[in-house]
Amino acid sequence: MKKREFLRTSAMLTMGAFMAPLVGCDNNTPDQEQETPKEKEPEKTTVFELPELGYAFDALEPHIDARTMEIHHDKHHAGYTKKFNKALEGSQWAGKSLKEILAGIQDNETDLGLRNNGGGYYNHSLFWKVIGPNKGGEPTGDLADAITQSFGTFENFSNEFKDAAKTRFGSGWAWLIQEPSGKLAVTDTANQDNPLMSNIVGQVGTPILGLDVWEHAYYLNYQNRRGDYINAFFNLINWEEVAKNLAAI
Ligand code: MN3
Repeated sequence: MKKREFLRTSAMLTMGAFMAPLVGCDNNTPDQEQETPKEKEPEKTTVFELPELGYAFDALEPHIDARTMEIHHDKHHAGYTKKFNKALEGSQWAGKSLKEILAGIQDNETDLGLRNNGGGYYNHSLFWKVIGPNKGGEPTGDLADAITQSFGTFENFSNEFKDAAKTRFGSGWAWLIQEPSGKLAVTDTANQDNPLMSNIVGQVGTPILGLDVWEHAYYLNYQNRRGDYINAFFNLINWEEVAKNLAAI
């Protein structure tokens, strides 16, 4: 991210230097840029931004390789972000929160762009945060208690989650959610659907942990061995972040 920002800044500076001779005869000063008023955003427009990873592309190796992380974040997630914002333009959803939008999406042709790209935007934004370097292990505190209450043991939970991730046919996600009753549950969804899409999914809830099982998430390193990727994911889970997600509901 830093590198990209640097490159963008460099490009602008280069362009500035290149442009200078074209305006060289008037009274432009180096301070001119600071005087330019900031662009005002039009009212009732929601623009979702691609979040930063928060760690280097290679920080998750050997569990997830750097090239996969780079393509996944900079191409796939960036693509969902761009198309989601495009789909929101001029729609009834402008100005609404992400959760409101996802909860309101209908299972029809009109909402398909919002469903795929809004889901893709949300799902990956959650995913980058619930994994990290030097993580894994088991949760503690309230989250550990909630998992024990809902699944009996942590092992029961992890087996159920791994099964959901393995058996999700084709592309999709496995989730740990809090159901409206307060109970934790494991579920999985197709494509970029997620459990907040109450008009679409069978099992509704608020995701606190998600695993992307699209082939683009693992194929470079694991090819068809989805099970190995799922096991590797358990070495990356940031349980502190999952606990925060639960506490924030
Ligand atoms: Mn993905």
